[in-house]
Order: sequence, then structure tokens, then C-alpha cells
Amino acid sequence: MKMLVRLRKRFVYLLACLGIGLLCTYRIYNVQKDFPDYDSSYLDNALKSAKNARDIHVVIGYYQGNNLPWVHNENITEEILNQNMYSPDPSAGKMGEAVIIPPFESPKMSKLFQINRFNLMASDRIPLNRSLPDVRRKECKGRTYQVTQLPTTSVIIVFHNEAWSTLMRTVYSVINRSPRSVLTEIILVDDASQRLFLKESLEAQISQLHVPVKVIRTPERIGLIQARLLGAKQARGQVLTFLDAHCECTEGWLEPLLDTIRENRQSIVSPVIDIINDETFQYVRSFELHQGGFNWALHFRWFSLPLDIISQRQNDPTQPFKTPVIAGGLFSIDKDFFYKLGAYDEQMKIWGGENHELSFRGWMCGAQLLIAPCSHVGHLFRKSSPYTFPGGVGDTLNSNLARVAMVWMDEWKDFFFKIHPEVAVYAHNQSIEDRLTLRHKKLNCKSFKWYLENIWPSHFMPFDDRFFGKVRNIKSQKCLQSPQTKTFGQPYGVATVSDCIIEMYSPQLFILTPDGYLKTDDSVCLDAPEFKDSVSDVRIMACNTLQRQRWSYEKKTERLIHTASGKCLDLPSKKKLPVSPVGGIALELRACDDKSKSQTWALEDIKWR
Ligand code: UD2
Ligand code: MN
Repeated sequence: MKMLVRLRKRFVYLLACLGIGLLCTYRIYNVQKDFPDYDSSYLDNALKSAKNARDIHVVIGYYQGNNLPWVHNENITEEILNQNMYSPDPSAGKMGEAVIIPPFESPKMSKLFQINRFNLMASDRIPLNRSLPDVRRKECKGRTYQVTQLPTTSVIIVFHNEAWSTLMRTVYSVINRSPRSVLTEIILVDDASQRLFLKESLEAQISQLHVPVKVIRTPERIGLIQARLLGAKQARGQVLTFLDAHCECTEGWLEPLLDTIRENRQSIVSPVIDIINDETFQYVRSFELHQGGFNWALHFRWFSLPLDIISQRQNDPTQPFKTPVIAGGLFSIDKDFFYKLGAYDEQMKIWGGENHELSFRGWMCGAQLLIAPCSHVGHLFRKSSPYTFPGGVGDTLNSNLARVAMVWMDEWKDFFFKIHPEVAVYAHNQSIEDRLTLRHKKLNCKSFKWYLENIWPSHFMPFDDRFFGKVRNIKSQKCLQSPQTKTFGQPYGVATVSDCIIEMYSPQLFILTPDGYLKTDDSVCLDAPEFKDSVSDVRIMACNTLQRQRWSYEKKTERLIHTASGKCLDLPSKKKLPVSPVGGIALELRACDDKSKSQTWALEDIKWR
């Protein structure tokens, strides 16, 4: 089913595709548009925002290949592609402000937008050394680091056909905001770009800089994973710091990363990744207290930090916190440790999945993956991908994900392949012996079970300690279903029952955790926010560990009882209008009644391994 959602009228071409793209990678929750100076009420704020978890919204980035039906590339000539149109206006975008292109220039702006899938015209107006707000919380600004004690670092930036202005702004922001003594060099790895302005003129420009910057060029397109490996090989700093080619580092970004590695050489540490808006280049501070995870499709997702971790952090909010997975583009790692840990899987292609691979491997084989809240780096998030994927976008990503699952996920690979048979086909013909040897013989890594249990206890995968399967209403013989329509990529809305679908159909698959949360994919939970009303609707909302999301299943009576109210999950008394085109019936919470058949439910186990 293809469903196109028009995001902005101004950019007619800018449509996010919720159905066909599949490769959704980024979601940033609760984007804050201003830069509040955090004070001691930050815990309050965090708790408040967790309670308002239904406000969670804003999708950044659906990854699609080229040749989308609404993309009109035909007017973009080679001449335009190869032109460097950087022409700065000294005040444009200062302090991270938005750049608004006047209406008379919009046709040209729209056309140029296609090249990199961001507003190139806006970018080309912003000086390479534009100022940015200091978005760090107060406690971070007050912290000092012994720079002489910090390890040195090489910053590695890989790129393929990046715009001149975004690439060079990344380089300038690194140079301008890093202590010179720890910044050994910047290594640019050109992954077979075709643009002429990325050739000699790039070399001429970087030779002017007062930090050694070198360019390595790959003879053919090798993808970001191999390109990073090439850069790493040449690095002379003690720590490797990877950045995407469209980042902007803010004041004090580097010290917390290096300090974390100084304290523990086995750390892999990311900054908080803020947002550079793809339409205006405004620098937008993103929510700090989020950790990375993945959904049933193994797509990267941000989730709120569990409340108990937020509370523990009260004493020192500058401390790095654990993340089960890193976003992948921006991180530091000790160089020797990087190789000891097995660098990257060299058989992973072009783009995607390498962040899961590194994260699973890291945690399971002795590293710790952290986010340093005092380090803020902006990244330009796009809604689609500008470049071609040799071999096709689906093949590339699916093959990478299949490798990740086969090497690292133990019995959860069965679950992943069952629920995503389109990826399972890539499990054949993968040679993974080397990676298995690395895991079991060289590094003696722990199991994926250990990882889920210890590193990501709030996960929503099937597990030994919980029910996994369909929740069938006995009277109607229909199955509990989470909304198929997604609001900004997030399943959200009214909980319904619909005709049971026999296969592994994710909207009808739930887990019931030992502590009583009925969860499904993307960490959404059965919820009854208005449970105090005598009869209330039941919803599917982002899991938030609040009481109102807890349920217990009474085997004897087959009822699903809402813990906070003692009421029962029920069909509506009067026939409600179907809530979706597929004809789901909206559920209600009503007083429990022994004689009511509509309150009886069967938990039907599904074999997932
Ligand atoms: C995210 C990561 C990215 C990478 C990717 C999964 C962040 C902010 N970004 O996607 O670093 O982990 O997930 O693989 O965490 N590039 C090449 N050759 C290629 C393709 C890309 O050099 O064949 C470069 C590209 O120019 C860019 C970097 O690799 O500098 C990452 O690519 P992206 O920006 O398209 O990835 P992104 O941010 O969507
Ligand atoms: Mn990127």
C-alpha cells in the first residue's frame, strides 16, 4: 500500500513516503526548538515529557533510493551538478538561525534541493564558519577538562558527492571548536564522488587550513563502511572520531568524547546528535535523554531513557549514559581498541546496519557504548537519500541486516527472519565464518540473550520470561491490533480488534512482560489514559512505564485486567463505527463482569524461534 503524505506545500516535491520506502532510520522525539539553559528542574522536565509520551512525534528521514516518482531530476544538468555555488552572506544562518529563501527564488531552490535532498541554496549562503548557539546544559558549561591528559584524535569524514558547503562547514566546525593540541588531523575519504568541485579545488582549499587535513580517494564506490576503514588505517591520532560529511560541531563537543575514552579505553562514545533542518539549516537542539535501539525490522530508533536511569542521573547530569545502539555516524573509539574489537564487517556494503553490528559486538564483547550529554553535534537529517545504491537499496541494506542477525542475534535471528521474510532471502550465500570466529574464538563474546537482558531491559522482543503472540477476543474471535496507520511513523491511536491474520503479522503480535506491559513493535503499549472515567477508550501509545499501562491476565477467568483501575478490557457495548478502513472495532475499559463473554481473551502463543 502506498500512502503519500504531503509534508509542506512550499516544497511540492518534498513528500515523505510512509509505505514504500521501508528504510526508515531516524526518528527524533520531542524536538525542542529553543535552547533552554537547563537547571535543576531538569528531572521534572524529563519526567513530564515521559508522561506526555503521546506527544512523541517528528520523523526524521525515510530512506529511499533514487528515482522516486515525485522527484524531477530532469532539469539538473551536469553543469549544475559540478558547479560550486557557495556564495556566503556573512550574516546568514548566524547563531544557527534558519535561512529563509525569498519566494522569487523558490523555483531554483526547489530544483537545487534535489541534488543533495537538502536546501543547497540555503547551505550555500551560510558562511563556512557560521556561529552556533552553545546548547549545552549549565552543568556541562561549568565542567573543565585537563586537555593535556586527553588522548589525541583523528577526525574521519567519509563522503560521496557531498555538497561543498556542508562538507567544508563540517571541517571548519571541527577546526574552530576543537582544542588544537588533541586534534591530530582531519581525514576526508572521498568515496568515488563525481563532482568536479570535490577534486583539485578541495585540495587547494584544505591546504590553506592550519590543521593537517588530507583527502584519500577510493578508485571506485566502496560505501561508507569500507571508506571509514580506509580512513582509519591512515589515522595517526590515538582515537578515531567519525563524523558524517554534513555535521556542525558545537562548543566543547570533543572534550567529553575524549575524556570518556581516557577514563575507559573500551568506550565507544557518541555526542548528542542535534538536528540541522534540511529546509532552513536551522540548528535545532534535540532531546538529550534518549538512547538508541531498534525495532522488529532492525531499524534504528530513539527511545526515552528509562525513568529509573533518569532519576539516577540527577546527581551528575554531565555523566555519559549507556545506549544499547549508537546512531552510527558520529562516534569516537580508541584506535587500537577499534581493531582489537574487529573494526567493521568488511563484507557489509555501501550503507546501513553497521551501527547495529558495532553496537551488538561492542556490548557483547566487552565494550561500553555511551552518549556523552555534554557533547552536542548537529547532523543534517534528510528525508530521503540522494545517492544511488549500486546493486539496489533493498539488496544492500537487507544483505547487511541479514549478516548482523546471523552473526550476532542468536535465536532472535529466527524471529527477525520470520517477521521479515524479505530480508531472510539474503541470509543465503553469506559467508560469515570470519565474523563467527571473531565472536566465539577470538573475543569470547556474550550471547544476544545477555545483551537484551542486561543492556536493554526495556526491549520489546519476545523472550523466555514473557508471552508472545496474538491476543484473541473470545466473543468476537477477533485479534487485538495496533493501528496500522502511523502518525509520523509512530503507530498511535485507538486499540482495536480485527479479523485475525494467520501469519506473523506484526500489528497483531504482542508481548506481555512479567511486569504487565502489553507491548508491540516500536515500543508501543496498550494504554488507558482516561481510565478514571467509568467507561474509557483504550489506546496504543508509546510505552512509558506508567501504572496506567499495566495489565494482568487472569488465566482462570481469561480476563485482561487494567492494574490501576481494576477494570477489564472489553468490546464496546453499543456497536461502534469501525475505526479503520479494515474495519477494526475500538476497545473499551469497563467494570469487570464474570458473566461477560466480551471480556474474555485468549493469549495464543506464537513460535518465534
Ligand atoms: C546514518 C548514520 C550514518 C550511517 C548510516 C547507516 C548518523 C547521523 N548517520 O545514516 O553515519 O551509520 O546511518 O549506515 O548517525 N557515504 C559514503 N559512501 C556511500 C554512502 C554514504 O561515503 O556509499 C557517506 C555519506 O556521504 C555520509 C556518510 O557516509 O557522509 C553517511 O551517509 P548518510 O549521511 O547518507 O547516512 P545517514 O546520516 O542517513
Ligand atoms: Mn548523514
